[in-house]
Amino acid sequence: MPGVIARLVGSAVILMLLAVGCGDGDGDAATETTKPETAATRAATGQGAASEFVAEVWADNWFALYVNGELVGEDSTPITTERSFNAETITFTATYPLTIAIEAKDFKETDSGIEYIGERNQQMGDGGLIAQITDVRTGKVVAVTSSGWRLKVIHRAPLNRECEKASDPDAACRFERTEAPPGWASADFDDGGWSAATEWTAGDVRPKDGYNKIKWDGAARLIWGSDLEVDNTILLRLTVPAPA
Ligand SMILES: [Ca+2]
Ligand SMILES: [Ca+2]
Repeated sequence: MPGVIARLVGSAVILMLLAVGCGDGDGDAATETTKPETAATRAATGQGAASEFVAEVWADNWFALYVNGELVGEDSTPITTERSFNAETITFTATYPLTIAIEAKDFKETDSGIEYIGERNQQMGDGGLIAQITDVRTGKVVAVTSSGWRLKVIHRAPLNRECEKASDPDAACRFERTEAPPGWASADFDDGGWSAATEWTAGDVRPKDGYNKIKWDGAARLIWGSDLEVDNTILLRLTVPAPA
């Protein structure tokens, strides 16, 4: 089913219509531009109606954001871009309760978990992510990243950190990789077996380009797995109840 994603980048507004999970065999995204429903119109439709939200996300290095099981946006800078640090602002429409799910990836050149292989700065890269979601109608921040989010790591490497400077990391480094569980972003997925996300400080993550362009809510925390370097691909979930 097509979903409308409006990305607000600074003052520039780019409306993109993406074909998400297109099941009709037509892979071409439509180019139609839809004017978003106004808040006043929505308010008149009563409780349980869809609301508009703005998600602000900064990730080292890449993320995809799902709401109630649907992809609503992803980091526009490919993970393969060197120093792919940037903040994204994504607007979406959804109905409470919100199931927010994020896949985040720290860049790794191969499954070894190493980057800059063969270069002087060959190293384990590190990750980090911060996000906040604002209900446009009320102007209230309804979700911020914290240790209250559930987390599952699906790529860990290197498991033997001492391989970091090996001449052939693919031979020397061990890794652990699993697939994302089916339906992991959906509302009814049971994340009871997942762990709590780990909160990190700006000193730990050293957030770069884009991070300072967002006015982060005081409660928003940088989060990741329990190891900023070895945890390379993570899945995160949070459920946001309807406001009282
Ligand atoms: Ca990184
Ligand atoms: Ca890493």
